[in-house]
Order: sequence, then structure tokens, then C-alpha cells
Amino acid sequence: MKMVLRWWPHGDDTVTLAQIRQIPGVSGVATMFSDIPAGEIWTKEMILETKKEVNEAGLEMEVIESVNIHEDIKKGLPTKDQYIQNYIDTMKNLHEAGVKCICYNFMPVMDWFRSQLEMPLSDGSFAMAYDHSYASGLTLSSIIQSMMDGSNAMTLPGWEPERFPAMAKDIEFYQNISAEEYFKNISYFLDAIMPYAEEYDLDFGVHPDDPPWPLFNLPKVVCSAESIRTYLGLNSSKRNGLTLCTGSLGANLENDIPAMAKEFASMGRVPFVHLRNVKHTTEKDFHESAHLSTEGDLDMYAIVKALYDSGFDGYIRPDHGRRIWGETSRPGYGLYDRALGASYIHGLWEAVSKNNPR
Ligand code: DNO
Repeated sequence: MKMVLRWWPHGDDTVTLAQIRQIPGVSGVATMFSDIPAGEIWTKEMILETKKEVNEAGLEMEVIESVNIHEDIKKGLPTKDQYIQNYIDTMKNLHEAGVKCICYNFMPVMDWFRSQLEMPLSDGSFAMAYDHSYASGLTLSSIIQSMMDGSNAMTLPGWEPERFPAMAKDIEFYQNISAEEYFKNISYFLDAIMPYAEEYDLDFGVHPDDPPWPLFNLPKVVCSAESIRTYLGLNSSKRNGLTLCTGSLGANLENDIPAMAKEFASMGRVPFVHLRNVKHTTEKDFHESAHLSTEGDLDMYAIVKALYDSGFDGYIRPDHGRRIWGETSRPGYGLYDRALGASYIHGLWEAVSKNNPR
């Protein structure tokens, strides 16, 4: 297992590589170029420049989160093939820079959604929260503003400003697209890139839908054990894997996360894990919490144990932290609470591995 922390280059992060280097047990970063619009090729020069910066800080750059998929591929438009070719060119450049794992998502139009980025918790910290009736009541024109309020003027992953002009129209496009039809577009993409994933030694981990249920009437297809089985079955390459995001999947109380970890990691289809916890106030309303099992609804020990017992040997990162100790950062991606999470996860990993050496 290798522990990484998410980090943005090109001055787009409040957290520095030097700080990340000081978190015990963190060997690298998961990074991306949020300033390159989805669909454009990431040049080798640009990738190598960032790799050099990361390596010089004493860290590895083996994980990319995310190479975003152009909306035309998701929509299955005739222009998709050019964007797929660009994607493959980016894969080649990443491989040549030593990247091993790519996290991506196939969520239409937007990535994750929260109704509140700064909900005050009783201990004086702040966390991101989701209120289902509020989210369901948003109009097309208020979705963007609602998500960006409280973003500390930083880009949010999956909410890069380049997406905004087309967002309302794009949401409309999907109103009549069923999950079944959407799966066809995913299949097309996977069949095109998986041979190159094999050739370039790249593990792909699709990120689950967050929250894991239909919102704004958009098709959601990676939200339960059954839908993940379908997704992984679309292309049988072992490179076609899952980013097991415990907080995203855990927002649906019906999802048994340790069982999912066991099932998909034993298949060798989990190259990357995002570990975080969530606390529900009702079945569909929740807020993010500190990583500890005691702070949320997920049994983090059982999840880590299931991963370890299933032979998991990929990358883990502590996911969204709360905002604590007065830090100002991109929501969810400050230094302090993620560093606490990293140490906690290392503690769990050490305990399960010493208990049952493999
Ligand atoms: C949110 C993240 C997502 C994730 C993408 C992966 O904080 O978990 O933006 O990185 O869905 O493609």
C-alpha cells in the first residue's frame, strides 16, 4: 500500500509539497492539471516539469486524479473519437513520466455535489454537507452558485469554471438519457482506451457518483455494488478498475462498504482508495466527518481490514478533511485534517497487517 495526498500544481493549492513531505508515511501525490480543459492533450513537457517539482520535494507522482473526460465522449457525440484520441495521447505521455494509476469519473456534466461547503460542526470545525431536499429544489441557474458559495475562490475539482457556460444546457441534454443508454457511451470509451491502458501499464479507477443517487435527473451509474459489477463487466481488462471512495458510496446507507472492498479488491480491480467518513442526519442528508470510525457512520477498521485481507496493494489517500485550526484552503483539501486522517489510516493499516502478516 502506498499513501498519497491530493495536490494541485501551478500554484493552485494552499498546501505545499514540503508540507506533504512531512506527513509521516505519505510517499507521493495524486495530482492533475485543472487549468487544462478536459479533452486537451497533456504534453510531456508539462507533465515532466511537474514530476520534477514533485520528485525534488522527495515525493512520487504515480497517481493522477483526474484526467477528465470531455463531455462529448460522455454524450456519445460524433466528435468523441478525436477527444478519445487525445485522451490516449495523454495516457502515453503520463506513462512515459512513470504514472501508474489514473482516477477519473464518468459523472455527466458535473462531478460531486454538496449543498454546503462550510457547515459548522459542534466541535468548532467546518465540514461539507448535503441536504437532499435543498439540492432537489435547485433550479438549473442556481446550481453553480450554490456549489461555489464558500469555495474560498478556489477551483473545485470537477467544477472548473470552463464547464460553467455550458452546464445548464448540458444538464438538459441528459434529461432523456437513461442509465442503460449512458452505459453504451461508457463501453465505447472503455473499449477504446483499455488496450492502451494495458500497453502503457496504467490502472484505471473510476470514481463513484457522489452522492450515489440520481440528482438533477442526470444518469448515475457507479453507485452500488450492482452498478459497479456492471461497470467492471463492460470491459474485462483488469485495468478497468474502481476508485473505492468510501465517503461517496457510504452516503447511501444501503451500501455495505467493507463487503464492496472485499469483493472488488479480491478481484484485483481496486487500484486506488479514497478513505473518509460520513455522518447521516437522515437517510439522504449527511455531512462529512473526521476520518475516525467514532466520528461517522462508517467502520473504517472493517474497511481497511477488508482491503488488507483481500490482498489490496494499491494507493490510498485520505479524502476530504474538515476545516480545522483556522486553516483556509480549497474545501475538503486543507492540510491539517487530511494529515490527521493519513496518520489514523496508517495506524489501522499497521494494526491489521501486524495481526495477520501476509
Ligand atoms: C471530490 C473528488 C472528485 C474526484 C473525481 C475523480 O473531491 O472526490 O472530484 O476527484 O470524481 O474523477
